Amino acid sequence: MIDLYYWPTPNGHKVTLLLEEAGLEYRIHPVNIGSGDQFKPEFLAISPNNKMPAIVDHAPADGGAPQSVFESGAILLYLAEKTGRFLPSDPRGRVTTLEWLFWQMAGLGPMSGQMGHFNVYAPEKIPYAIERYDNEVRRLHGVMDKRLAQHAFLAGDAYTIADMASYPWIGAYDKLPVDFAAFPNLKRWHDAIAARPATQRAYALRQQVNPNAGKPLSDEERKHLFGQR
Ligand SMILES: N[C@@H](CCC(=O)N[C@@H](CS)C(=O)NCC(=O)O)C(=O)O
Repeated sequence: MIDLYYWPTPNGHKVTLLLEEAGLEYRIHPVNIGSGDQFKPEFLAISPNNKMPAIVDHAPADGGAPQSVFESGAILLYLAEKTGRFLPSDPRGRVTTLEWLFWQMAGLGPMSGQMGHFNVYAPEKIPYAIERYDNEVRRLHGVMDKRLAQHAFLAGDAYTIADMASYPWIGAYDKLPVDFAAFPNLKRWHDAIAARPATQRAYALRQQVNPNAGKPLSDEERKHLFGQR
């Protein structure tokens, strides 16, 4: 059994995509980041950076004490190694998957998050910041599109944790549509992942866990999320 500390955001979806694909048994512990659950001592004990997702695996491979993991990329890698799925076992396939996984963690995710922040959440619209992140995310979409012109998925022929990390960040903000007309290979890849039954099960959790998903943030939510130092 895996305990999943989760809130339905792009980084949260990464982990439910894998758990659903792999058919692993898990139970969700909602971490309402808009009401400050991420600062509770019991959560910080497993996720010291006060961010979800995190997991606790009660049946780790070594048979020892429960294993906790924070950081979505580390969780995807841990679960891929645990199940022997979604991470090729040949050295070249493995390194290609890790390249694209780290590319997502260090590039696509943070840049898309900043793009969303300055376009959607910032109380003042700062043209320089908006343009900077819009341009960078568009550039990253172009990088993906070129790669996906040559391969069905980011790491090659097979669906891997690199795709699961990237998918939730493509079109993560309803108000900021992706220019799929300019990136047809990205669209083909996105449509293929969206159609997977496991993806649909993972995203069905969004509204179940947070019935307010998609609504504007309240002052209290803004205070918890954007008032940290
Ligand atoms: N690098 C982290 C980022 C996780 C992250 O940013 N989580 C956000 C929601 S998507 C969060 O928990 N925010 C709460 C906070 O910042 O207090 C990962 O990939 O797991």
